[in-house]
Amino acid sequence: MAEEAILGFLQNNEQITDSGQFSAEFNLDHNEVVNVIKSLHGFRYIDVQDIKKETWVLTDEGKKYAAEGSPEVQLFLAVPEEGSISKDELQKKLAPSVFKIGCSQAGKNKWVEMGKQVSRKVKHVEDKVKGQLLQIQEGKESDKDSIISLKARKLIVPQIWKGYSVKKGPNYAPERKKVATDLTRENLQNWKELEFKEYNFEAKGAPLEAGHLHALLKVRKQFKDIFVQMGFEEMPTNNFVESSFWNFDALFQPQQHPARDSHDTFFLKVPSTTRTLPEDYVEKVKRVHETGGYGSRGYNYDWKREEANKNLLRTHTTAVSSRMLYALAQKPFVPKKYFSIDRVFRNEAVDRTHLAEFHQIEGLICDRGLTLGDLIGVLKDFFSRLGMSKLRFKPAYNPYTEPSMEIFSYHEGLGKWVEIGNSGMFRPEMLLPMGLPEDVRVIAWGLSLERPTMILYGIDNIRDLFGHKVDLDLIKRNPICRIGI
Ligand code: FB9
Repeated sequence: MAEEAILGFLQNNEQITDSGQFSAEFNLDHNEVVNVIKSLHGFRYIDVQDIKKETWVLTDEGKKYAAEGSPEVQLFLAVPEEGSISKDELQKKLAPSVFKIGCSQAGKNKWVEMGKQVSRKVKHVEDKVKGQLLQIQEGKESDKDSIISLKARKLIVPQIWKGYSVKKGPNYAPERKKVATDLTRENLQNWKELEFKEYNFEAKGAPLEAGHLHALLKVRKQFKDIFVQMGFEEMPTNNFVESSFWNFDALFQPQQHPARDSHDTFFLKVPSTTRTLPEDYVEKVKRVHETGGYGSRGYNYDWKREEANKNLLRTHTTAVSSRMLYALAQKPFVPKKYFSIDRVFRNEAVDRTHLAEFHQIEGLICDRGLTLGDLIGVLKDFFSRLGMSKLRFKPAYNPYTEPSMEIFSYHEGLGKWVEIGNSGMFRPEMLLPMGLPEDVRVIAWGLSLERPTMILYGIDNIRDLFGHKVDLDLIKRNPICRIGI
Protein backbone atom coordinates (compact mmCIF):
# COMPACT_ATOMS: atom_id res chain seq x y z
CA MET A 1 0.00 0.00 0.00
CA ALA A 2 2.42 2.73 1.19
CA GLU A 3 5.28 1.17 -0.80
CA GLU A 4 3.40 1.23 -4.11
CA ALA A 5 2.30 4.80 -3.35
CA ILE A 6 5.90 5.96 -2.72
CA LEU A 7 7.59 4.10 -5.61
CA GLY A 8 4.63 4.94 -7.87
CA PHE A 9 4.77 8.64 -6.95
CA LEU A 10 8.51 8.83 -7.66
CA GLN A 11 7.96 7.36 -11.10
CA ASN A 12 6.41 10.63 -12.20
CA ASN A 13 7.83 13.03 -9.65
CA GLU A 14 11.35 14.14 -8.85
CA GLN A 15 10.86 13.78 -5.09
CA ILE A 16 8.52 13.57 -2.15
CA THR A 17 9.27 16.82 -0.33
CA ASP A 18 7.49 15.98 2.94
CA SER A 19 6.44 12.47 3.96
CA GLY A 20 3.88 14.02 6.33
CA GLN A 21 1.99 15.94 3.62
CA PHE A 22 2.44 12.95 1.28
CA SER A 23 0.77 10.67 3.87
CA ALA A 24 -2.07 13.16 4.37
CA GLU A 25 -2.49 13.55 0.60
CA PHE A 26 -2.62 9.82 -0.04
CA ASN A 27 -4.50 9.19 3.19
CA LEU A 28 -1.75 6.95 4.52
CA ASP A 29 -0.69 6.50 8.14
CA HIS A 30 2.55 8.45 8.43
CA ASN A 31 4.15 5.86 10.74
CA GLU A 32 3.59 3.13 8.16
CA VAL A 33 5.02 5.38 5.46
CA VAL A 34 8.11 5.99 7.61
CA ASN A 35 8.68 2.25 8.08
CA VAL A 36 8.40 1.66 4.34
CA ILE A 37 10.75 4.58 3.66
CA LYS A 38 13.32 3.07 6.03
CA SER A 39 13.05 -0.32 4.36
CA LEU A 40 13.24 1.04 0.79
CA HIS A 41 16.19 3.12 1.89
CA GLY A 42 17.80 -0.06 3.25
CA PHE A 43 17.72 -1.53 -0.24
CA ARG A 44 18.79 1.82 -1.77
CA TYR A 45 15.59 2.12 -3.79
CA ILE A 46 15.36 5.64 -2.46
CA ASP A 47 17.55 8.29 -0.88
CA VAL A 48 16.09 10.13 2.05
CA GLN A 49 16.63 13.23 4.11
CA ASP A 50 15.37 13.78 7.66
CA ILE A 51 12.85 16.52 8.25
CA LYS A 52 12.26 17.66 11.79
CA LYS A 53 9.38 19.99 12.66
CA GLU A 54 8.33 21.26 16.04
CA THR A 55 4.58 20.81 16.31
CA TRP A 56 2.08 21.22 19.08
CA VAL A 57 -0.10 18.47 20.49
CA LEU A 58 -3.01 18.79 22.87
CA THR A 59 -2.73 17.70 26.46
CA ASP A 60 -5.53 15.55 27.90
CA GLU A 61 -7.16 18.70 29.29
CA GLY A 62 -6.76 20.33 25.85
CA LYS A 63 -8.43 17.33 24.19
CA LYS A 64 -11.35 17.59 26.65
CA TYR A 65 -12.01 21.25 25.85
CA ALA A 66 -11.59 20.62 22.10
CA ALA A 67 -14.35 18.04 22.48
CA GLU A 68 -16.63 19.71 25.06
CA GLY A 69 -15.81 23.41 24.63
CA SER A 70 -13.62 25.67 26.72
CA PRO A 71 -14.49 25.98 30.46
CA GLU A 72 -15.25 29.72 30.12
CA VAL A 73 -17.79 29.05 27.35
CA GLN A 74 -19.31 26.12 29.28
CA LEU A 75 -19.70 28.48 32.24
CA PHE A 76 -21.16 31.28 30.09
CA LEU A 77 -23.74 28.91 28.62
CA ALA A 78 -24.70 27.80 32.10
CA VAL A 79 -25.62 31.37 33.05
CA PRO A 80 -29.19 32.24 32.06
CA GLU A 81 -29.50 34.71 29.18
CA GLU A 82 -31.75 36.92 31.32
CA GLY A 83 -31.52 37.65 35.04
CA SER A 84 -28.88 35.84 37.09
CA ILE A 85 -28.03 32.60 38.83
CA SER A 86 -26.48 32.12 42.30
CA LYS A 87 -22.83 31.21 42.28
CA ASP A 88 -23.56 27.99 44.26
CA GLU A 89 -26.29 27.04 41.79
CA LEU A 90 -23.85 27.64 38.93
CA GLN A 91 -21.14 25.63 40.66
CA LYS A 92 -23.43 22.63 40.85
CA LYS A 93 -24.01 22.73 37.11
CA LEU A 94 -20.32 22.39 36.17
CA ALA A 95 -17.38 20.06 36.92
CA PRO A 96 -15.14 21.61 39.67
CA SER A 97 -12.15 22.32 37.35
CA VAL A 98 -14.43 23.70 34.63
CA PHE A 99 -16.18 25.98 37.16
CA LYS A 100 -12.92 27.22 38.63
CA ILE A 101 -11.15 27.93 35.32
CA GLY A 102 -14.42 29.05 33.70
CA CYS A 103 -14.94 31.71 36.38
CA SER A 104 -11.46 33.18 36.04
CA GLN A 105 -11.43 33.10 32.21
CA ALA A 106 -15.02 34.30 31.70
CA GLY A 107 -14.34 36.96 34.36
CA LYS A 108 -11.19 38.03 32.57
CA ASN A 109 -13.01 38.15 29.25
CA LYS A 110 -15.67 40.29 30.95
CA TRP A 111 -18.37 37.89 29.72
CA VAL A 112 -20.16 37.62 33.07
CA GLU A 113 -20.73 39.60 36.23
CA MET A 114 -19.22 37.51 39.02
CA GLY A 115 -20.82 38.09 42.42
CA LYS A 116 -23.06 36.16 44.76
CA GLN A 117 -25.30 36.19 41.78
CA VAL A 118 -23.80 35.64 38.34
CA SER A 119 -25.25 37.22 35.20
CA ARG A 120 -24.23 37.63 31.58
CA LYS A 121 -22.56 40.88 30.47
CA VAL A 122 -22.61 40.04 26.76
CA LYS A 123 -25.22 38.45 24.50
CA HIS A 124 -23.06 35.99 22.62
CA VAL A 125 -19.55 34.57 22.86
CA GLU A 126 -17.45 32.58 20.42
CA ASP A 127 -15.31 29.63 21.66
CA LYS A 128 -12.04 30.72 20.11
CA VAL A 129 -10.11 28.43 22.44
CA LYS A 130 -12.01 25.38 21.22
CA GLY A 131 -11.45 26.50 17.64
CA GLN A 132 -7.72 26.94 18.17
CA LEU A 133 -7.42 23.52 19.87
CA LEU A 134 -9.24 21.82 16.98
CA GLN A 135 -7.02 23.69 14.50
CA ILE A 136 -3.92 22.28 16.20
CA GLN A 137 -5.48 18.86 16.58
CA GLU A 138 -5.90 18.71 12.81
CA GLY A 139 -2.26 19.71 12.37
CA LYS A 140 -3.21 23.03 10.83
CA GLU A 141 -1.13 26.19 11.43
CA SER A 142 -2.06 28.49 14.34
CA ASP A 143 -1.09 32.04 15.14
CA LYS A 144 1.65 32.81 17.65
CA ASP A 145 -0.57 34.42 20.30
CA SER A 146 -3.01 31.56 20.52
CA ILE A 147 -0.04 29.14 20.81
CA ILE A 148 1.36 31.20 23.67
CA SER A 149 -1.92 31.44 25.60
CA LEU A 150 -2.86 27.78 25.04
CA LYS A 151 0.64 26.76 26.13
CA ALA A 152 0.32 28.94 29.21
CA ARG A 153 -2.94 27.19 30.06
CA LYS A 154 -1.17 23.83 29.64
CA LEU A 155 -3.66 22.82 26.97
CA ILE A 156 -0.90 22.12 24.41
CA VAL A 157 2.70 20.91 24.60
CA PRO A 158 5.50 20.99 21.97
CA GLN A 159 6.41 17.80 20.07
CA ILE A 160 9.14 17.08 17.54
CA TRP A 161 7.64 15.70 14.36
CA LYS A 162 10.03 13.60 12.29
CA GLY A 163 9.52 12.96 8.62
CA TYR A 164 11.54 12.52 5.46
CA SER A 165 11.98 13.98 2.01
CA VAL A 166 12.51 11.19 -0.48
CA LYS A 167 14.26 10.91 -3.86
CA LYS A 168 14.97 8.00 -6.22
CA GLY A 169 17.90 5.88 -5.00
CA PRO A 170 20.56 4.02 -7.04
CA ASN A 171 18.42 0.83 -7.06
CA TYR A 172 15.16 2.74 -7.73
CA ALA A 173 12.47 0.72 -9.57
CA PRO A 174 8.73 1.39 -9.74
CA GLU A 175 8.33 -1.94 -7.97
CA ARG A 176 10.56 -3.69 -5.43
CA LYS A 177 12.11 -6.73 -7.04
CA LYS A 178 12.44 -9.79 -4.86
CA VAL A 179 16.06 -10.05 -3.63
CA ALA A 180 17.27 -13.27 -2.19
CA THR A 181 18.40 -12.83 1.37
CA ASP A 182 19.59 -16.40 1.89
CA LEU A 183 21.34 -19.15 -0.10
CA THR A 184 18.69 -21.89 0.05
CA ARG A 185 18.41 -25.17 -1.82
CA GLU A 186 15.80 -23.59 -4.09
CA ASN A 187 18.05 -20.59 -4.84
CA LEU A 188 20.85 -22.90 -5.90
CA GLN A 189 18.79 -23.88 -8.96
CA ASN A 190 18.75 -20.36 -10.44
CA TRP A 191 21.24 -18.27 -8.34
CA LYS A 192 22.71 -16.75 -11.53
CA GLU A 193 19.46 -14.87 -12.29
CA LEU A 194 18.82 -13.91 -8.70
CA GLU A 195 19.84 -10.64 -7.03
CA PHE A 196 21.13 -11.22 -3.52
CA LYS A 197 20.78 -8.64 -0.73
CA GLU A 198 24.16 -7.34 0.41
CA TYR A 199 25.50 -8.90 3.59
CA ASN A 200 25.35 -6.44 6.49
CA PHE A 201 28.47 -7.46 8.40
CA GLU A 202 27.68 -4.80 10.99
CA ALA A 203 24.44 -6.55 11.91
CA LYS A 204 24.55 -7.74 15.52
CA GLY A 205 23.99 -11.48 15.93
CA ALA A 206 20.93 -12.65 17.81
CA PRO A 207 21.71 -12.20 21.52
CA LEU A 208 22.46 -15.64 22.89
CA GLU A 209 20.18 -16.23 25.85
CA ALA A 210 22.59 -18.65 27.53
CA GLY A 211 23.09 -19.63 31.17
CA HIS A 212 25.39 -17.45 33.27
CA LEU A 213 27.86 -18.66 35.84
CA HIS A 214 27.32 -17.42 39.40
CA ALA A 215 30.27 -15.31 40.55
CA LEU A 216 31.06 -17.90 43.23
CA LEU A 217 31.48 -20.61 40.61
CA LYS A 218 33.82 -18.38 38.56
CA VAL A 219 36.06 -17.75 41.56
CA ARG A 220 35.84 -21.45 42.49
CA LYS A 221 37.15 -22.34 39.02
CA GLN A 222 40.11 -20.00 39.51
CA PHE A 223 40.97 -21.62 42.85
CA LYS A 224 40.61 -25.12 41.36
CA ASP A 225 42.94 -24.22 38.49
CA ILE A 226 45.55 -22.93 40.94
CA PHE A 227 45.39 -26.09 43.08
CA VAL A 228 45.65 -28.35 40.02
CA GLN A 229 48.53 -26.24 38.65
CA MET A 230 50.26 -26.83 42.00
CA GLY A 231 49.73 -30.59 41.65
CA PHE A 232 46.87 -30.99 44.16
CA GLU A 233 44.06 -33.59 43.80
CA GLU A 234 40.47 -32.71 44.71
CA MET A 235 38.99 -34.62 47.66
CA PRO A 236 35.43 -36.03 47.31
CA THR A 237 33.19 -33.65 49.31
CA ASN A 238 29.78 -34.94 48.20
CA ASN A 239 28.48 -35.58 51.73
CA PHE A 240 27.10 -32.59 53.61
CA VAL A 241 25.95 -34.96 56.37
CA GLU A 242 28.89 -36.20 58.46
CA SER A 243 29.37 -38.02 61.77
CA SER A 244 30.73 -36.12 64.79
CA PHE A 245 33.53 -38.70 64.69
CA TRP A 246 35.09 -37.58 61.39
CA ASN A 247 34.08 -33.92 61.85
CA PHE A 248 35.46 -33.57 65.38
CA ASP A 249 36.84 -36.67 67.20
CA ALA A 250 39.20 -37.77 64.42
CA LEU A 251 40.55 -34.19 64.46
CA PHE A 252 41.35 -34.57 68.23
CA GLN A 253 38.64 -31.96 69.04
CA PRO A 254 37.40 -32.80 72.54
CA GLN A 255 33.73 -33.70 73.02
CA GLN A 256 33.09 -30.81 75.39
CA HIS A 257 34.56 -28.27 72.94
CA PRO A 258 32.06 -25.36 72.57
CA ALA A 259 31.92 -25.82 68.76
CA ARG A 260 30.39 -29.23 69.37
CA ASP A 261 27.14 -28.05 70.81
CA SER A 262 24.00 -27.17 68.91
CA HIS A 263 24.73 -23.46 69.28
CA ASP A 264 27.41 -23.75 66.62
CA THR A 265 26.59 -27.02 64.89
CA PHE A 266 23.47 -28.35 63.09
CA PHE A 267 22.87 -31.87 64.49
CA LEU A 268 20.53 -34.19 62.60
CA LYS A 269 17.35 -35.59 64.09
CA VAL A 270 16.99 -38.23 61.28
CA PRO A 271 19.30 -40.04 60.74
CA SER A 272 20.57 -38.96 64.19
CA THR A 273 23.45 -41.46 64.45
CA THR A 274 26.11 -42.72 62.03
CA ARG A 275 25.94 -46.39 60.95
CA THR A 276 29.52 -47.58 60.75
CA LEU A 277 32.93 -46.43 61.97
CA PRO A 278 36.27 -48.32 61.70
CA GLU A 279 36.16 -49.88 65.20
CA ASP A 280 39.89 -50.38 65.77
CA TYR A 281 40.59 -46.79 64.75
CA VAL A 282 37.75 -45.52 66.96
CA GLU A 283 39.40 -47.29 69.88
CA LYS A 284 42.64 -45.43 69.22
CA VAL A 285 40.82 -42.10 68.97
CA LYS A 286 39.03 -42.82 72.26
CA ARG A 287 42.36 -43.55 73.95
CA VAL A 288 44.20 -40.50 72.63
CA HIS A 289 41.32 -38.25 73.75
CA GLU A 290 41.12 -39.84 77.18
CA THR A 291 44.77 -40.53 78.03
CA GLY A 292 46.86 -39.31 75.11
CA GLY A 293 49.87 -41.36 73.91
CA TYR A 294 52.31 -40.59 71.08
CA GLY A 295 53.90 -38.10 73.51
CA SER A 296 50.58 -36.41 74.32
CA ARG A 297 48.79 -36.51 77.67
CA GLY A 298 45.38 -36.32 75.93
CA TYR A 299 42.39 -34.47 77.38
CA ASN A 300 41.79 -36.74 80.38
CA TYR A 301 37.96 -37.03 80.09
CA ASP A 302 35.48 -39.88 79.47
CA TRP A 303 35.14 -40.11 75.72
CA LYS A 304 31.62 -41.20 74.75
CA ARG A 305 30.95 -43.31 71.63
CA GLU A 306 27.36 -42.04 71.37
CA GLU A 307 28.68 -38.45 71.17
CA ALA A 308 30.93 -39.47 68.24
CA ASN A 309 28.02 -41.25 66.57
CA LYS A 310 25.90 -38.11 66.33
CA ASN A 311 25.23 -37.04 62.73
CA LEU A 312 25.55 -33.35 61.81
CA LEU A 313 25.96 -31.02 58.87
CA ARG A 314 29.75 -30.78 58.50
CA THR A 315 31.14 -27.57 59.98
CA HIS A 316 34.30 -27.68 57.85
CA THR A 317 35.71 -29.63 54.93
CA THR A 318 38.52 -30.64 57.27
CA ALA A 319 36.11 -33.54 58.05
CA VAL A 320 36.84 -34.76 54.54
CA SER A 321 40.59 -34.31 55.12
CA SER A 322 40.41 -36.59 58.18
CA ARG A 323 38.64 -39.30 56.14
CA MET A 324 41.18 -39.00 53.31
CA LEU A 325 44.21 -39.03 55.66
CA TYR A 326 42.82 -42.09 57.46
CA ALA A 327 42.29 -43.82 54.10
CA LEU A 328 45.84 -42.83 53.10
CA ALA A 329 47.19 -44.36 56.32
CA GLN A 330 45.62 -47.72 55.50
CA LYS A 331 47.93 -48.13 52.52
CA PRO A 332 51.73 -48.01 52.16
CA PHE A 333 52.56 -44.35 52.60
CA VAL A 334 52.76 -42.09 49.56
CA PRO A 335 52.98 -38.29 49.83
CA LYS A 336 49.77 -36.51 48.89
CA LYS A 337 48.56 -32.99 48.04
CA TYR A 338 44.80 -32.69 48.48
CA PHE A 339 42.29 -29.84 48.21
CA SER A 340 38.57 -29.39 48.75
CA ILE A 341 36.11 -26.60 47.95
CA ASP A 342 32.56 -27.19 49.12
CA ARG A 343 29.78 -26.16 51.48
CA VAL A 344 30.10 -26.21 55.24
CA PHE A 345 27.41 -25.35 57.76
CA ARG A 346 27.64 -23.40 60.99
CA ASN A 347 24.75 -22.42 63.26
CA GLU A 348 25.94 -18.81 63.40
CA ALA A 349 24.15 -15.48 63.54
CA VAL A 350 23.56 -14.26 60.00
CA ASP A 351 25.04 -10.83 59.23
CA ARG A 352 26.61 -8.86 56.32
CA THR A 353 29.45 -11.34 55.93
CA HIS A 354 28.11 -14.50 57.58
CA LEU A 355 25.39 -16.97 56.53
CA ALA A 356 24.60 -20.34 58.15
CA GLU A 357 26.54 -21.94 55.31
CA PHE A 358 29.54 -20.97 53.19
CA HIS A 359 32.08 -22.65 50.94
CA GLN A 360 35.34 -23.64 52.59
CA ILE A 361 38.49 -23.93 50.55
CA GLU A 362 41.11 -26.27 52.09
CA GLY A 363 44.52 -27.42 51.00
CA LEU A 364 46.80 -29.99 52.66
CA ILE A 365 50.15 -31.58 51.97
CA CYS A 366 51.04 -34.87 53.62
CA ASP A 367 54.68 -35.90 53.43
CA ARG A 368 57.68 -36.91 55.52
CA GLY A 369 59.57 -34.22 57.43
CA LEU A 370 57.40 -31.26 56.46
CA THR A 371 57.97 -28.16 58.58
CA LEU A 372 56.23 -24.89 59.43
CA GLY A 373 58.64 -23.32 56.93
CA ASP A 374 57.18 -25.56 54.22
CA LEU A 375 53.71 -24.39 55.23
CA ILE A 376 54.71 -20.72 55.02
CA GLY A 377 56.39 -21.44 51.68
CA VAL A 378 53.38 -23.15 50.13
CA LEU A 379 51.07 -20.40 51.46
CA LYS A 380 53.28 -17.77 49.79
CA ASP A 381 53.21 -19.77 46.54
CA PHE A 382 49.42 -20.33 46.73
CA PHE A 383 48.41 -16.78 47.58
CA SER A 384 50.93 -15.20 45.16
CA ARG A 385 49.01 -17.00 42.43
CA LEU A 386 45.96 -15.13 43.72
CA GLY A 387 47.77 -11.83 43.38
CA MET A 388 48.41 -11.62 47.11
CA SER A 389 52.15 -11.46 47.65
CA LYS A 390 52.55 -9.42 50.83
CA LEU A 391 51.59 -11.93 53.58
CA ARG A 392 51.85 -11.81 57.36
CA PHE A 393 51.29 -14.73 59.74
CA LYS A 394 49.79 -14.43 63.24
CA PRO A 395 49.95 -17.30 65.75
CA ALA A 396 46.47 -18.80 66.24
CA TYR A 397 44.78 -21.82 67.80
CA ASN A 398 42.83 -24.71 66.30
CA PRO A 399 42.05 -27.95 68.23
CA TYR A 400 43.50 -30.00 65.36
CA THR A 401 46.66 -28.07 64.42
CA GLU A 402 49.70 -27.01 66.41
CA PRO A 403 51.31 -24.62 65.61
CA SER A 404 48.53 -22.67 63.88
CA MET A 405 48.65 -19.35 62.02
CA GLU A 406 46.11 -16.86 60.78
CA ILE A 407 47.14 -15.50 57.38
CA PHE A 408 46.91 -11.82 56.49
CA SER A 409 47.51 -10.08 53.16
CA TYR A 410 47.88 -6.37 52.44
CA HIS A 411 45.07 -5.52 50.02
CA GLU A 412 46.08 -2.50 47.88
CA GLY A 413 42.46 -1.80 46.82
CA LEU A 414 41.17 -1.78 50.39
CA GLY A 415 44.40 -0.19 51.66
CA LYS A 416 44.49 -2.48 54.71
CA TRP A 417 45.66 -5.89 55.97
CA VAL A 418 42.89 -8.47 55.38
CA GLU A 419 42.62 -11.82 57.17
CA ILE A 420 42.66 -14.26 54.27
CA GLY A 421 42.67 -17.58 56.05
CA ASN A 422 43.88 -19.94 58.73
CA SER A 423 46.47 -22.72 58.70
CA GLY A 424 48.54 -25.10 60.74
CA MET A 425 50.24 -28.48 61.16
CA PHE A 426 47.83 -31.32 62.06
CA ARG A 427 48.54 -32.64 65.54
CA PRO A 428 50.21 -36.04 66.02
CA GLU A 429 47.22 -36.94 68.22
CA MET A 430 45.22 -36.75 64.97
CA LEU A 431 47.68 -38.37 62.54
CA LEU A 432 49.31 -41.19 64.51
CA PRO A 433 46.09 -42.96 65.65
CA MET A 434 45.26 -43.13 61.92
CA GLY A 435 48.41 -45.20 61.41
CA LEU A 436 50.48 -42.67 59.48
CA PRO A 437 54.25 -43.18 59.86
CA GLU A 438 56.00 -41.25 62.73
CA ASP A 439 57.87 -38.86 60.42
CA VAL A 440 54.90 -37.95 58.27
CA ARG A 441 53.74 -34.38 58.78
CA VAL A 442 50.62 -32.73 57.34
CA ILE A 443 50.51 -29.00 56.70
CA ALA A 444 47.11 -27.49 55.85
CA TRP A 445 45.26 -24.24 55.39
CA GLY A 446 41.76 -23.00 54.78
CA LEU A 447 39.77 -19.96 53.69
CA SER A 448 36.31 -19.22 52.40
CA LEU A 449 35.11 -18.81 48.82
CA GLU A 450 32.55 -16.12 49.65
CA ARG A 451 34.99 -13.55 51.09
CA PRO A 452 37.31 -13.36 48.05
CA THR A 453 34.26 -13.36 45.74
CA MET A 454 32.67 -10.47 47.66
CA ILE A 455 35.91 -8.49 47.55
CA LEU A 456 36.60 -9.24 43.87
CA TYR A 457 33.06 -8.39 42.77
CA GLY A 458 32.66 -5.49 45.20
CA ILE A 459 29.68 -7.13 46.88
CA ASP A 460 29.13 -5.64 50.30
CA ASN A 461 26.44 -7.92 51.69
CA ILE A 462 26.77 -11.71 51.50
CA ARG A 463 22.99 -11.94 51.08
CA ASP A 464 23.38 -10.25 47.67
CA LEU A 465 25.80 -13.01 46.69
CA PHE A 466 24.17 -16.15 47.98
CA GLY A 467 20.61 -17.20 48.64
CA HIS A 468 17.05 -16.51 47.51
CA LYS A 469 17.47 -12.74 47.48
CA VAL A 470 20.21 -12.78 44.82
CA ASP A 471 19.42 -10.43 41.97
CA LEU A 472 19.60 -12.59 38.83
CA ASP A 473 20.83 -9.59 36.89
CA LEU A 474 23.92 -9.59 39.07
CA ILE A 475 24.59 -13.11 37.83
CA LYS A 476 23.92 -12.07 34.23
CA ARG A 477 26.11 -9.02 34.44
CA ASN A 478 29.02 -10.20 36.59
CA PRO A 479 32.29 -9.99 34.61
CA ILE A 480 34.67 -12.89 34.14
CA CYS A 481 36.99 -13.58 37.04
CA ARG A 482 40.73 -13.43 36.31
CA ILE A 483 42.58 -13.59 39.66
CA GLY A 484 46.28 -12.81 39.90
CA ILE A 485 47.07 -13.70 36.29
O1 FB9 B 1 38.42 -16.41 53.65
C1 FB9 B 1 38.76 -15.59 54.46
N1 FB9 B 1 39.24 -14.37 54.11
C2 FB9 B 1 39.56 -13.99 52.81
C3 FB9 B 1 40.07 -14.88 51.90
C4 FB9 B 1 40.47 -14.44 50.60
C5 FB9 B 1 40.31 -13.13 50.25
O2 FB9 B 1 40.71 -12.80 48.96
C6 FB9 B 1 40.52 -11.51 48.52
C7 FB9 B 1 40.57 -11.39 47.06
C8 FB9 B 1 41.49 -10.71 47.99
C9 FB9 B 1 39.78 -12.22 51.19
C10 FB9 B 1 39.40 -12.66 52.46
N2 FB9 B 1 38.72 -15.86 55.82
C11 FB9 B 1 38.40 -17.16 56.24
C12 FB9 B 1 39.09 -14.84 56.79
C13 FB9 B 1 37.94 -14.12 57.39
O3 FB9 B 1 37.02 -13.78 56.41
C14 FB9 B 1 37.23 -14.81 58.57
O4 FB9 B 1 36.61 -13.76 59.28
C15 FB9 B 1 36.12 -15.73 58.22
N3 FB9 B 1 36.56 -17.00 57.90
C16 FB9 B 1 35.60 -18.08 57.78
C17 FB9 B 1 35.25 -18.83 59.00
O5 FB9 B 1 34.43 -17.99 59.74
C18 FB9 B 1 34.13 -18.58 60.90
C19 FB9 B 1 36.98 -17.31 56.53
C20 FB9 B 1 36.42 -18.70 56.75
C21 FB9 B 1 37.43 -19.75 57.12
C22 FB9 B 1 38.26 -19.66 58.18
C23 FB9 B 1 39.18 -20.67 58.45
C24 FB9 B 1 39.26 -21.79 57.67
C25 FB9 B 1 38.41 -21.89 56.59
C26 FB9 B 1 37.49 -20.87 56.30
C27 FB9 B 1 40.22 -22.81 57.94
C28 FB9 B 1 41.02 -23.61 58.16
C29 FB9 B 1 42.03 -24.60 58.39
C30 FB9 B 1 43.01 -24.36 59.26
C31 FB9 B 1 43.99 -25.31 59.45
C32 FB9 B 1 43.96 -26.48 58.77
C33 FB9 B 1 42.93 -26.71 57.89
C34 FB9 B 1 41.94 -25.77 57.70
